[in-house]
Amino acid sequence: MGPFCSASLSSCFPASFPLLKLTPLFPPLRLTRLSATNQIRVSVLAQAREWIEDAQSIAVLTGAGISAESGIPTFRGPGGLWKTFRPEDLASPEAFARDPKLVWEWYLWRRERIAAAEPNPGHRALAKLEAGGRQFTLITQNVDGLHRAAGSRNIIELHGNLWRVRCVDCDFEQEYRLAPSAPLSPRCSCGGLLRPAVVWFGEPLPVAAIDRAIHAAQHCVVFLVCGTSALVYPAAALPQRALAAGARVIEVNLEETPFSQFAHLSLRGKCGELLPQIIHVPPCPEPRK
Ligand code: BJW
Ligand code: ZN
Repeated sequence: MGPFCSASLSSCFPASFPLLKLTPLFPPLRLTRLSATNQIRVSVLAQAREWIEDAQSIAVLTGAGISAESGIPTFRGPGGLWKTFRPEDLASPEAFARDPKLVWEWYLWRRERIAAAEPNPGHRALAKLEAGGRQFTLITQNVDGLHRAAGSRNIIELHGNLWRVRCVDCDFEQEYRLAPSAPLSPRCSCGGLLRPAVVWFGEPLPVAAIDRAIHAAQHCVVFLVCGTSALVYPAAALPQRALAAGARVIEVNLEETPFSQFAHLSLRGKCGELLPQIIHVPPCPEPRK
């Protein structure tokens, strides 16, 4: 049984999760570090480039891997945040209710790292693609704001933004560039605690954001999946939705993921190296009649 069999996956999701059952129509073209000869490598990259250049509309899903080359740790895998910290202690509403100072300390530490980070060639390649003029939606699970810093504009932040805060009592939300030395547990004018405006486990994603993301996934010609372990739902269902709607799906990741076997092209490598190779500044294609 493969790692993406619906039986093994459905056991870790609440029954209400809309898992799409998909079987690969044909084996995806893989570009692995070990097996790809230079010739295959070149032709797979050329195929990806051609699909991207020809596409009238493109949607992209990014995850922590795209910011790794900017020095921001990922969550899973070697050096990932969840190797050192337990999500239930720091990234859950229960953890915040129990110990808001501890949670804020962790977020202030992450803010400090992110404040010192710069977008990398992967972020910049995606911004360049959007600037090419076609219909383009960038769906990110990242909360670091680096896509905007790179120049991307049509961004959907599925898991919120680390530079924003929300009141736990009145839901008031605003940008808040709290300095790392600022007093912990900031408060809203209503007296409620302000929390990072990010989505923790067990919390719903902003409805407008997930609705727009689903629409983009189901109405694009090419769907790019970059630097995500494709494990966290509902974001992880977006590539499946794009496939089911007929998009060509290209994955870029250092490692194989549960989604790799379903992608039309699964490219193994760093986003900062591969994205600039498959994204040339493309001429905006003529709309199809
Ligand atoms: C590179 C690279 C390079 C490295 N180049 N590649 C059982 C109990 C409770 C909940 C659930 C449950 N079962 C399922 C759930 C649902 C849960 C879920 O999916 N859990 C799974 C883990 C099993 N989902 C939720 O709870 C979501 N909410 C929800 O479902 O609500 C339902 C609801 C409805 C109505 C009412 C109430 C509820 C919410 C999920 C929120 C996720 N939050 C976090 C933290 C955000 C805030 C913060 O940053 O502090 O989001 S967790 C973390 O995971 C973060 C990420 O956005 C997310 C995804 O991770 P990502 O981006 O994929 O990173 P990694 O580290 O996993 O992978 C990096 C990848 O990059 C790897 O593949 C590397 O190989 C690769 N890579 N360097 C290319 N240079
Ligand atoms: Zn308030």
